Amino acid sequence: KLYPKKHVTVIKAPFSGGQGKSGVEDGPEQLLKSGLLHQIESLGWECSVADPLEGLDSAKMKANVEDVYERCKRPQMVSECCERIYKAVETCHQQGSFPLTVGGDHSIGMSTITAFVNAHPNGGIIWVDAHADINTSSTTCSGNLHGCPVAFAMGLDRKNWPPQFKWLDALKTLVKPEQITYIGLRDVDAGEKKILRDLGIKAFSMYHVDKYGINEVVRMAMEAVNPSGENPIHLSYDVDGIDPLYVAATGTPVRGGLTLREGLFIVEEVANSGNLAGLDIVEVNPSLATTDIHIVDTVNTGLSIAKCALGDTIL
Ligand code: HAR
Ligand code: MN
Ligand code: MN
Ligand code: MN
Repeated sequence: KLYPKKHVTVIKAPFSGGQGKSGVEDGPEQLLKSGLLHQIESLGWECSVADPLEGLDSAKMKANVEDVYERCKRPQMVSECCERIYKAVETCHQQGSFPLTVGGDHSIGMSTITAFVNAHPNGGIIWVDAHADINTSSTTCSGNLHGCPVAFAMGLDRKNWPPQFKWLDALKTLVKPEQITYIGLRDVDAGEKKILRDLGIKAFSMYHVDKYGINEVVRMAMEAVNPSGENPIHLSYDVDGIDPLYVAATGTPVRGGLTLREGLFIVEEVANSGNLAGLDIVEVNPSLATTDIHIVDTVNTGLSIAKCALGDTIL
């Protein structure tokens, strides 16, 4: 059993430096306000909160126009915050507490998945997202680092990394191409497609979800990253993987996504395998809602993802 103590650490990552819009830094507080901790406890887990970005002046860091390196926007801010989040996740793995990292934008995925593979070198990662987030410092068109965390976590294009990423450069273990797979892709840049093909990274787009059904896609995804069935799995969940019908309050919505049930089934099935070792819930941006219903829908989707990860789903 991975977490016999049934202890969760909710790692708050109110971080928005990986993209331009503001509001995504309010994601963690919104989920907590809506009852995340109470929900976790009512599922029978003990719960504590970590706040690794406490004390940083995020607004000031985000406003620093000098924080640019070639194409990459805010490398200093992203690196400094992501290093703190790495350490918080690392501590969870060392202490046997389930790391539930709540964003914030998806840049923080570089921290959660590298902390995961350093604790579990044979672990597998499932990245649920409309986007592949595997642009390198050279291929990114937007310069937004939330489009790049997978590439950084894999050490791709390391020679062109902004010099700030020393902590990442120093890690013993990085993510290998066969350790990660995707579900929900439908907006992948040309440069990213080339990287996925060249490295042979398995990916299940919305086309595959339609063609095979979500049950078979999750089975294939788990088999891809955990062929023995015995290794831990980390789930990095960008809420924009789910259709904007259910998740409107997010920075880069893309039509034609997972239904709410498909999106939750992924989490239930990985949790039912007994191998779920960590979870990120990212890109909840309450300020991008146009009605209050949008906020309620999006935040409730985040809460449901957490519930499926930590609760028994079989009646
Ligand atoms: N691929 C685009 C870029 O690199 C957009 C990706 C960002 N959107 C996200 N990440 N929400 O999943 O800028
Ligand atoms: Mn662990
Ligand atoms: Mn993402
Ligand atoms: Mn996305």
